[in-house]
Amino acid sequence: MDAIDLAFYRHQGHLTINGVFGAAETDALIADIEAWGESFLAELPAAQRVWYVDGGVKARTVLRKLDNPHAHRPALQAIACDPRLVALVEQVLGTGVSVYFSQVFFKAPEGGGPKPAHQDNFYFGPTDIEGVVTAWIALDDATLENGCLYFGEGTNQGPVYGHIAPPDEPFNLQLPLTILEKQPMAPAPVRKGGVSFHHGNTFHQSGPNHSSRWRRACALHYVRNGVEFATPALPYDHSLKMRVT
Ligand SMILES: O=C(O)CCC(=O)C(=O)O
Repeated sequence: MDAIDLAFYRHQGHLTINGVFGAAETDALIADIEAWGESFLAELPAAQRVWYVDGGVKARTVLRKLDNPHAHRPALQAIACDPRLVALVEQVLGTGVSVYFSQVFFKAPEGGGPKPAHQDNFYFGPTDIEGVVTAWIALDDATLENGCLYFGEGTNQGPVYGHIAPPDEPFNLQLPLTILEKQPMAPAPVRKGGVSFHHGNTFHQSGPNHSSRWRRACALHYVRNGVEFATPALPYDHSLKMRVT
């Protein structure tokens, strides 16, 4: 297993390690989240559709995301505790980590929507901004065509800025244009089974999926033990925080 280049990570605010998981493992996770997504969608109350359904895909109803797979799906819980992944996370945060929140991102072919630029630490409001790292596991190859992540290099070294959200999408908190116009965003393709790590302050976004291929991913938001989401911008279920080591 590769070691994390900590100097690079601290300078750039993100780092990709390819080949953490094998194709059979990611395929099993895809089967699991697809089955979960199907039952979730069937039972989704109309009032919550705007939070979960991808408005960019007109031809059919598809999910854009699911919350807390580490708490709801044993297969994802096992991945969150997988020694190969945890060893990498602990190189960043130090020994003793928990998953506070996690998300599955589906980005469907032919229209899966973009995610606007944001900082996870604005969403989470952690007690220690250095105590949060997101491990974003690519379940498919993530490319420029199907909506890979983009990062603002070095923005981890800057402050957490105020975010705004469109009135009809309160969940879509994003950095204001006045900040973004000064910050170039660089694409970071990841191969299926690779993991992209980013600091909680790092600006990041993802593009739309105009390709004919899925771009699915699972983001595990780890904290150093003891770190709390003290001033979150959205409601998080703190009871789902899971101690890993
Ligand atoms: O997968 C995406 O499109 C967005 C990911 C993201 O915002 C995150 O992992 O924090």
